[in-house]
Amino acid sequence: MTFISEDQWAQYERDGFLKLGVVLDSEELEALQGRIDDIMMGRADLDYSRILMQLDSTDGKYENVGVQSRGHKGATLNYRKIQDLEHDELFMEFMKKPIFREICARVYGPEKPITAYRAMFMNKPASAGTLLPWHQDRWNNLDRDPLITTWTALDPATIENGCVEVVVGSHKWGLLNPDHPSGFVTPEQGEKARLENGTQFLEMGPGEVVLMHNWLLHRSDKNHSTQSRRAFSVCYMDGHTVASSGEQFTPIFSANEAELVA
Ligand SMILES: O=C(O)CCC(=O)C(=O)O
Repeated sequence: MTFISEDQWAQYERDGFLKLGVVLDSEELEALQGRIDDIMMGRADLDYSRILMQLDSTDGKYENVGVQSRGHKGATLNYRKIQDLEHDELFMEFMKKPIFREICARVYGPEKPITAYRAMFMNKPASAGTLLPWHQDRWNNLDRDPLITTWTALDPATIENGCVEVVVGSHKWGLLNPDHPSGFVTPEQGEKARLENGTQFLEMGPGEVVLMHNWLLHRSDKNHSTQSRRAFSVCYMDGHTVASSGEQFTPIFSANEAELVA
């Protein structure tokens, strides 16, 4: 059995993203929602010294987001980003679901070990949140580019609460601003892409997942509603990737198709 058909893969190649539908059942969803709130509130049984945590800005401006560093930064739901969640058992279990193994096997090859560049919670707290400018998910400290990210809605993601907005097909344009260390394009490049090509908002229900090509141009707005917009995204990469710092990445699984069938 496969989770993704050839037609769906063709759609992914064409558009640079593919909605995978609901991947979390209601029990799993509730467990992850509860877990991330526990982590934010400082009540999770977790080694916080391994987790990168960043508070949200207080004015919605990207340049004013909090410092991203390891360790808890206070009991509040106003975190913007919590990264390295592969160190959390529940999130790790989710990351290893067969559908994600199938995707990795297809994209990186069936025998490749797979690691996560980022396994992170991205939050737009109720009536808050920060505008994230146009960018491609690309980092120039790696010896090869990670190709895919899965983005899982833990709340309804709507235009009002800052869902992801994409320029359909832009993954085919290559790197737009290759000298930027983390794939951000200039405001002029972002505006030109938006005006010339239009955009699509990836509205999703809780528990739904979208697969995105890392070069797909995307951004997200602040949260203009009283509904939080919690999400969990994972950038799966070739396990042989080496960072210029010598940093080691946590192996998640071997994308071995034989294992999938078993
Ligand atoms: O969750 C979001 O709003 C977008 C996340 C994103 O674009 C990223 O982390 O690269």
